[in-house]
Amino acid sequence: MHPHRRADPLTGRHVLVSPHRALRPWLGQQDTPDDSAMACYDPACYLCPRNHRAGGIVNPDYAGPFVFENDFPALLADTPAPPADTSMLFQMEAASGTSRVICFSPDHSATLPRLTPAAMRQLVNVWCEQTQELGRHHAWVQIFENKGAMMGCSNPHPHGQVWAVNYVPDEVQREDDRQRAYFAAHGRAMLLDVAAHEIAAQERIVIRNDHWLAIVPFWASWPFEILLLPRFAAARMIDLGDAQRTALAEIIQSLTRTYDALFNTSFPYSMGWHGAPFGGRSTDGWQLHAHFYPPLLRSASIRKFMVGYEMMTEAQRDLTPEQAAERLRAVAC
Ligand code: H2U
Ligand code: ZN
Repeated sequence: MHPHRRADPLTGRHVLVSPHRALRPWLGQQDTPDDSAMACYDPACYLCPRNHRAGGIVNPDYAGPFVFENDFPALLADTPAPPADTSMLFQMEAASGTSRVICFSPDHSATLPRLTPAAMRQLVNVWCEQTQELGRHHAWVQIFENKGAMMGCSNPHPHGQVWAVNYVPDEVQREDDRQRAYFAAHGRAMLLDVAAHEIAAQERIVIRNDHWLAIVPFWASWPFEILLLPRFAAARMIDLGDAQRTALAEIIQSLTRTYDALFNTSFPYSMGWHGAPFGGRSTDGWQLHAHFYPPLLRSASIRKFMVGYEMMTEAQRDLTPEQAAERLRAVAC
């Protein structure tokens, strides 16, 4: 019940936890179920089958997951080296890569929990294939989904993206440094130790199956943040076997269903996969995992803002990760 700081072993960042504030008065808000039905096909949607995208390309009449090169890519395959600047203050380097859009389903109204189990399983395969293909020529492959207008997603048609780049980005580099250091010190993968600890403690587990574990991490900074962990050693998505992929499809659907049940809404979040970078270095210490960062705090419309103290210093939360896990467990489906 006392204010304290928790450390994130993956990034080295901290979060200030202020559990006593959860007792302050709150004029609660009841969510009414979001039952605004969406059509399976929207003639104005640039992701629906057979429709025109910006730039004039016509989508095929696709039936399962559909991947295409982003028409407005943030990265280009060939970029010239920037002019050298000897100043330490104004450094830059070339950044090259590729970005693709992954439509999860032809159904405009679908979301991950509403896919058929077979379609979700197919999507897991597509994530693995994209990682494998792009990993041959890129140091980093980022698979992610940005869901909901609240997270800046421009189109409700179920989709994610994959960006591949020729360097290891900051957030990943932090995780790389810390997982390698933990492995050097203990001879074990950090996140395998975390999984073992959480299974024993039970406190922060939301959902588990034979192969996977969804926890609110001890160091979570978003109210209902989730860390999705394998219970077996796997450095990258492409290391997953058949049964592990099927179990992954299942736990993702059950987690996203649980999220939707929490505030009776199609739950917004940013989610993405982290695994060992490519480029020939050893994968020692690396464990594959997914982060789910949802913005909601108290209801379908009341979100947490990372502003003020948090922008200036470090994350802060009132609801403890243990309380968040308990609330999610209470509606788990
Ligand atoms: P988000 O809504 O998650 O930002 O993803 C939409 C992506 O789709 C975005 O990156 C791309 C945008 O560049 N896009 C196309 O590639 N073609 C289009 O016709 C529209 C949008
Ligand atoms: Zn659509």
